[in-house]
Amino acid sequence: MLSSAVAAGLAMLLAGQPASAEALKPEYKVSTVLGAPFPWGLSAQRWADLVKERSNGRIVLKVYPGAQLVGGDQTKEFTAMRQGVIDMAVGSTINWSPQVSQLNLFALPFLMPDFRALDAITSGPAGKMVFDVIATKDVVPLAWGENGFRELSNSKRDVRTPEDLKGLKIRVVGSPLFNETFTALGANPTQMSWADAQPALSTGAVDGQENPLAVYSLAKLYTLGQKHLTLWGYVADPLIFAVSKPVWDTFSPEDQALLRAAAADAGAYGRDIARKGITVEDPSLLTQIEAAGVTVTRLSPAQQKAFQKATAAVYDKWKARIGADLVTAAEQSVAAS
Ligand code: X2X
Repeated sequence: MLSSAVAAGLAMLLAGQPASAEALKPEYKVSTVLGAPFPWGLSAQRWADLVKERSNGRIVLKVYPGAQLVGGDQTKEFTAMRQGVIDMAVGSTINWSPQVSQLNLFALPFLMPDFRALDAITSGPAGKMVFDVIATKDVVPLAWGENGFRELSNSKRDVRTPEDLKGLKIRVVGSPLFNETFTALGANPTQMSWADAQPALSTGAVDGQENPLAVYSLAKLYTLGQKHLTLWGYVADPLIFAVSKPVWDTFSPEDQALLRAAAADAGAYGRDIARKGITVEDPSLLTQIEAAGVTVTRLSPAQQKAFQKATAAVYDKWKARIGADLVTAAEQSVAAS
């Protein structure tokens, strides 16, 4: 009698608390480098909004921009996620490449000629190989997002040839591959975080930088003397929506599916805004940039070839380092795109 009453009471308790098997935290911390209104901050916030809506408010994601959870050092984000200091992140392949060398794939100079090539890689075998590697490092990758093609700006002169880059101090981020690429081009690269880059540009401690046009424009880099912009599309930087594995394992399969689907939707949304205004069909952002007094240099295919030639040895060296299988898979997707 007594034990069945206890069982009935227990059953009532459990029925009233469907989430009791899953101990949810009051808040999950999502790290990003750039918050809203930058495309990646907007897409991280969209992820949070979709998850909140679809879980009826049970799962709360909070976006922490400026890499503030790692004291502004964006190259520590991946490690912090592995250790569970950060629950989730919408992060750049560049910033995670010190811990996941395969992510240098996207920084191979002139691997991807256009958005179709980039999409072919992320949605093809190479993208899957990259996600599989990340999954072996206590981080669960869920979806791709976008920072974008990284274009070159500087305060000194128009850059049309590698010779024009000679001696220019260029701020770069992340992996040594960036240092080697800019060294091969005759520039003088200096590695620093995004937080340090803006003061360094405004004081003239460095002459130039490379970032997607959305970042260039929203950070108003033309007000920091960056009046010479070269569209050379040498590398593209996709973002990855990911969750720390120990945190991931606390979610039910249903909630894992919810988080994954919301990340895919938020990634697609972010990709659309990152590409807005910089295409042949819609050049509105470029028009705005030019209206701010910036000289925009568009390289002809022959001019672009000269940069590609100057960095070919770096490409080959890093192809071996990243893994020839992975890079070949990416090259095949590009060729078929
Ligand atoms: O630091 C940068 O240049 C940025 C914001 O694009 C990245 O985090 C890779």
